[in-house]
Amino acid sequence: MRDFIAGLPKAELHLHIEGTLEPELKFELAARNGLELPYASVEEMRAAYTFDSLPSFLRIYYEGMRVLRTEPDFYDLAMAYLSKAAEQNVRYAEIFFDPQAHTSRGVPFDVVIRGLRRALLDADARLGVRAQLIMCFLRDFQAEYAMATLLESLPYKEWIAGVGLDSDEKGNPPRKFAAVYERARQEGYLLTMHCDIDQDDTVEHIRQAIEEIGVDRIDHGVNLLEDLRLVEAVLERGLGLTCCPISNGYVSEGMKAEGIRKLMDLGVRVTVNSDDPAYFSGYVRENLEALQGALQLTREELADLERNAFEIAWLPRHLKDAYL
Ligand code: ES4
Ligand code: ZN
Repeated sequence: MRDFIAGLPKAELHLHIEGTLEPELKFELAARNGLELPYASVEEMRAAYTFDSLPSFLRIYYEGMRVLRTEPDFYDLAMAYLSKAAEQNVRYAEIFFDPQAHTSRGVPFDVVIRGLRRALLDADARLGVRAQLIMCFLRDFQAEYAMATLLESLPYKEWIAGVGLDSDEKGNPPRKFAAVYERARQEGYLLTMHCDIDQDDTVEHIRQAIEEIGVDRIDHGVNLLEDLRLVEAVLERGLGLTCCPISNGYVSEGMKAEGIRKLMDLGVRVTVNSDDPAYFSGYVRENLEALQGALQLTREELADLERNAFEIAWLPRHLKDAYL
């Protein structure tokens, strides 16, 4: 089964590039940029990765990315992930990036996107991994800052497939970003957003995402099972869910494997992804292995999960068909 999972052609649709920053690269970038880290070694850094909630994770995640300063830093970050993805037979990836986590520290938007873009082009040519970028807004910042970021992205529109919404969900409902999402849609971006596991008001956030924002898919979203009308809406609209089993155990309790099973049985287009693999110790292969172990998934069911991923990918039909 391990070999089957390793060999399965995969699409990864929920991956924060800043969450792929491994301790080794963090040390390398800190040295390159003349920065001190509060840890003496890679082991010490990993040992400090203790979080049991979304806010406690986000503190370490934002602190860690301060070593990212220059265009080559962003290139190296993305290239390291894409090399790892190629090793795991990921053929296609949609990669989230958080521009405001960098512009808020004085790193220009164009430095971030040019570094990432160059890595995507090189990975396509050299590794045979296709990838696209999804720009996420930080929901714990003001909507006006998200709107300014959206406008700043417009010269690079051809390099960005869509927009997402991440960071701390508490008190930051989808509705807060209604105008930003409306403008993003007008500009031709596809729309997704996080409705993280077991947060306050997650179910209401899923409802707003579907009914008020009109998203094209939902990141996480497993709590949708708590309202059958939402299950119906997701089925009716054919919305996909990007689930992240190992991540779920860090922001709440357990992988939510039974919920994922139920969604699969209901015919919801569920996918398995890694979220922040450097922090949650597991890339997409390990996430598939973990879910398979919990649910005793068959080879056919694992293949179905990857078929779902290519089906809900933000690619034109002929490109999806080439993978299916
Ligand atoms: C995230 Cl797990 C998670 N939830 C919300 N926002 C995020 N950004 C990076 N990882
Ligand atoms: Zn995420």
